[in-house]
Amino acid sequence: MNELHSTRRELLARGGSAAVGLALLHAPGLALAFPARAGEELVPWLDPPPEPPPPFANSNLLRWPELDSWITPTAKFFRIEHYKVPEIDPARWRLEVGGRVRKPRSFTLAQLKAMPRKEVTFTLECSGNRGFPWFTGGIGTARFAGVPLANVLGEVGLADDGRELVFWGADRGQEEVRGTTMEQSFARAMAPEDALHPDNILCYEMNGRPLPVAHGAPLRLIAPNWYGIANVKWLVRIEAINTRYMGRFMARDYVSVRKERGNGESRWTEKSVGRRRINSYPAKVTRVGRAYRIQGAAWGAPIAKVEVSIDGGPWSEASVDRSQQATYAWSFWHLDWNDPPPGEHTVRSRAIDRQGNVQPAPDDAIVADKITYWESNGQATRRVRTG
Ligand SMILES: Nc1nc2c(c(=O)[nH]1)N[C@H]1C(S)=C(S)[C@@H](COP(=O)(O)O)O[C@H]1N2
Ligand SMILES: [Mo]
Repeated sequence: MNELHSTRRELLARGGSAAVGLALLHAPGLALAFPARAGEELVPWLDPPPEPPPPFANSNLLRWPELDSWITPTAKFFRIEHYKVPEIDPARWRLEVGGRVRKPRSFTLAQLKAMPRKEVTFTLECSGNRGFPWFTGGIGTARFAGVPLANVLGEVGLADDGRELVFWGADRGQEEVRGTTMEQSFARAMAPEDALHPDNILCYEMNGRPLPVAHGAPLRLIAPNWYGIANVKWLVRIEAINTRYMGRFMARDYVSVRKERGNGESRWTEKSVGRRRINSYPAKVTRVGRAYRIQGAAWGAPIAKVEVSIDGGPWSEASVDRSQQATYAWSFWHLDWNDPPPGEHTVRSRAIDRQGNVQPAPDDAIVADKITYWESNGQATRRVRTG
């Protein structure tokens, strides 16, 4: 029996503590993300997020102190939908691909499954995550599988004037546009060169099982270079158009408004939210006696390094767990914090990507001069008390 197993048994044997709750979350066969130290205790944050408001109460948002597996079990994966989950009869479902294409056609699920299969391990984050105090857990990592989008697009052939590809979901709802109430479907658009990225897949499988309805069955787009919003669920139609698509989720909502400076000028900009951004978060503090440890995750870019500042002091380099890594997945990190002075402390983390880009500080203009809540990837500070 290895050390991890005996640690888990010890935790289970202790009964009644928060650590037992954590141990019980381990699904058999999943790698342990934060190998527990024997006798380790969770030190609660002094600033836990408030409970989410009603529409998000069942969204399964990640509770950071409970994070213990690099792959998020599907049953614990967060869910966001803007309309009601649509009812789809899988037997009658088809994916239509049309518009400005050479050979429009439809695909059954069986036809898509017969095409090449590709797996992408991806940390999906809602672009609204960290935009509200209660919203810190709109994130999860899964192994998604499906057919490369480029293969499906290759079957139909884009026409020369296909400027954008619109991905339509089956979900719809009432929208008011310029004083008129109308029914609209969820949709997001992408430029062909973005859509043709070889890592985009039309996904029918999540963590080795059929994609659940809540996560977009029978088929969803997984676009791992992008925030959650681009990952259209309940996909029914891909349409090539020769203009720009300006629906709610491209051009009205999911638009970051900020003041940008350049050439000695400062001006307000409105930009559609899209590509993922570098981010990190301190998940939890644990201790064995006075051996404290800060543990967290970093994502949104290939992570070179994570640094932690305690009480606003100098940055210390955390250890990044390279045993659990994938191009589009979060990296887990920890910093040992031995014998800290008893009392209240702050803990802040920042991620640095392979190009040397640093996760923005809270006073960095990219986040500080932004008035909308999307893309809130500034460095987070948490509070904790050591005994
Ligand atoms: N059709 C459709 N796709 C959608 C949405 C939606 O409301 N409808 N929500 C988007 C948003 S905002 C996010 S964050 C992700 C969440 O994916 P998940 O529910 O599988 O976690 O789905 C995206 N895809
Ligand atoms: Mo989202």
